[in-house]
Amino acid sequence: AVGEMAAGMPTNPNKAAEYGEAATRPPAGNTVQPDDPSATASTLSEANESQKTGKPAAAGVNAASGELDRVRADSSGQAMTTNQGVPVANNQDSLKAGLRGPALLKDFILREKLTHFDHERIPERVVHARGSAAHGYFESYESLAELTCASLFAESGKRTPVFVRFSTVAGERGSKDTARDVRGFAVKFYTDEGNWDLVGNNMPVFFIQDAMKFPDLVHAVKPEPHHGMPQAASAHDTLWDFVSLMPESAHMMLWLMSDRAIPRSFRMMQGFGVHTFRFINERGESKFVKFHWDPKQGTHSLVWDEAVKISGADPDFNRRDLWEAIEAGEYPEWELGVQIFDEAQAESFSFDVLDSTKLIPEELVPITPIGRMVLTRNPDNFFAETEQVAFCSAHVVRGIDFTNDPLLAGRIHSYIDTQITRLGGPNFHEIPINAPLAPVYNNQRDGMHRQAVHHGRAAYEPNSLGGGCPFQAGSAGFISFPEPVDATELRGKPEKFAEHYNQATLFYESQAQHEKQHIINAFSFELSKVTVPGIRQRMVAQLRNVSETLASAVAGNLGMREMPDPMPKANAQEVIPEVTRSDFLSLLARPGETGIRTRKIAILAADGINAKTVEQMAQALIAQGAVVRLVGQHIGLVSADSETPLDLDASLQNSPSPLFDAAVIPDGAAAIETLAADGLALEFLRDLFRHGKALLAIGGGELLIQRAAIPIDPKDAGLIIAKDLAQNTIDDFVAAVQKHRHPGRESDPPLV
Ligand code: HDD
Repeated sequence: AVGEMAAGMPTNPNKAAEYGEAATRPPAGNTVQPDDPSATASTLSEANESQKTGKPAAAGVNAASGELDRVRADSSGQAMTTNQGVPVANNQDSLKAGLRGPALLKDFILREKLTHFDHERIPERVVHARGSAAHGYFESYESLAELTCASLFAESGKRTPVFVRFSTVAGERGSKDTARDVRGFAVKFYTDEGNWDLVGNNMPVFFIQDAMKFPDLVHAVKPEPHHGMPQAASAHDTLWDFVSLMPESAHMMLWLMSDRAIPRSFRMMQGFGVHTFRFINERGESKFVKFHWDPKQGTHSLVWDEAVKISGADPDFNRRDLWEAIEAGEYPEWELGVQIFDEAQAESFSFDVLDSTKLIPEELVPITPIGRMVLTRNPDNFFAETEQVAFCSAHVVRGIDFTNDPLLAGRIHSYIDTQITRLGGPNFHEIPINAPLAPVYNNQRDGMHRQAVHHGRAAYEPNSLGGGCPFQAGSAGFISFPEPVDATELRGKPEKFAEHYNQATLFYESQAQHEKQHIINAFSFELSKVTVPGIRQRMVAQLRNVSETLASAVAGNLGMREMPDPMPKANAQEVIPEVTRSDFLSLLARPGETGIRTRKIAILAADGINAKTVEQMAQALIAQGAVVRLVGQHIGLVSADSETPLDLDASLQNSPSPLFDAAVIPDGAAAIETLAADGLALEFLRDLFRHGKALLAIGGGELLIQRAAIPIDPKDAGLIIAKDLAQNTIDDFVAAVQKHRHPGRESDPPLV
């Protein structure tokens, strides 16, 4: 019935009853009576769902299995009620004294509806407001019992449900996905011994060394307080004023100006726990540990011009990508790796492992893979899950402990504190997405929104009236590492924290040539938006301590005739770094293992296109797991040079090329002529070329490349001109798409 109504009748069949006399006799019951009252809620709600791409996601292991059924609400087949369960007869009209008379205060149904609506929003997160999340599982490779007694690592193959939220940092909840920014990478493990939140980022270091500076950092990067601009952007005076005065930010600023800050996909970025943590085993022995997430899909990024254009074409670019991949059964996967080291090693490093502005080069401590994480299910409800999830760095489990990193110390306080405002009280752990799978027993009571109904009269310990329960877990309980402390209270930083530039230099020098150029371009762009010359000068003065080439290139782009003196350094003596170049730090180090799966490829079409090349190409690409879209001047049907018309998925207007990873121009003289006369088609190709993406022209398709004034260079493996569609053409194109980018064609300024 639901389907039929939608097809054959006015959108709201009750509409007529809203007016005149009919309004006094509303039809009984709900808007649409279900055909078959015995139909199960789940079958009906499927029919109701918005259109999704691909096959539905499998249930997978997730926090919701079983536990969330209690709170799942599904209206399918049900009559409407108030929040008190009173059936609602008419959901169109308020209660009035006469049809043209005043609305009545006693209309509790209207008042309940409006009151609830008026309070639908909760405060957004003070940072990381915009995020996207998914359910999945973590699987341990083998027992780590020698290192840690954390139960999730106890045995080979053990699976633990997870909920993962990716985010941008500075933008507000409704901002765009492709801002230049750090990405949050927060994982909630619902282990059988309680929840562990690994609240990380897609960069291994941070801006500041001490939590004392966090509010300053955030105030500096957020929209400026007097006029609320700019939204989701670091390119403004206050951020650069702050960092130019905080040389400890130099290393992180290099990461932020690199391509890491504009990931192609949440699925294609690394994650890092950033701080040094501790593993503790059953015997109470401890090792230091750093956590790394490595994407199976490889690490891939956008280029800046593309990110800017995507912001307009699809502000939800990364969110949509994650959602669609999971709906299509292309479950994103990461490997969890650890760097394990001890106190003596830590002592020997030229930097301090408690300093979150430093990483540990993999050359010094290699990464050991310990498990994998797969995301298998999209949330049922954005607000209930993605918005209400509360990650807290303080949530650790037995076998994992903190270190004395002063940035981490502040985090242990801040996250729980912020949830109390954001989620309205101290019981946010009872919100279903936050509730541990491990049972909760303690004497904490009451507070806003308490859900649990506690039995008994003993809410204290020790007690005899409650049989002494809940009792202390003893040796099965959480173990704090007994770190010896012999110190004087003071405010200050350890000596090694004073060296700010060695790892910034290491990062810069470890990049491929085009990655270095992107960093130069990003600094130049951002600083060109800074209106106060003194701030630009201070930044260039800092960059001189990182790399003279970088500093002078940026200064040149800013039209500075004279270089400022290098910024005086905080450390008295030169510190010699152990490692000065590391291939692991380039995005090229991780091309990925999934080939061209989930890459979006446009095949251009217009009337007269050669159906055979379109179909062959589409089939070959789909067979490799790529997502193929036919793109033309309009969506819907175009006539090909065969019997059946082609059904286009997208238009040049609604899907410009920044939304694709590659494109194919098939054969077909008439179609090519039409497209060659369309500025949008030419722009589509020019952008694609400028953004370094793979492009294949078959037969007459070459004409379009010429009309777009794209230079044909035989050395450019990403630009393939083929007479016809032979197998080796397809193979070459697949290889070109797999490379993701062809930066060799980049020039400054761009040729096209
Ligand atoms: Fe933070 C949110 C990551 C330093 C205070 N942070 C937040 C989120 C991520 C991070 C991923 C979003 C979680 C989610 O999806 O809900 N933050 C980091 C990393 C840091 C870091 C990797 C450095 C290593 N953060 C940091 C410091 C403080 C905070 C030093 C304060 C002392 N962060 C917060 C917060 C947020 C937050 C204000 C805002 C919303 C929330 O916590 O739940 O408490």
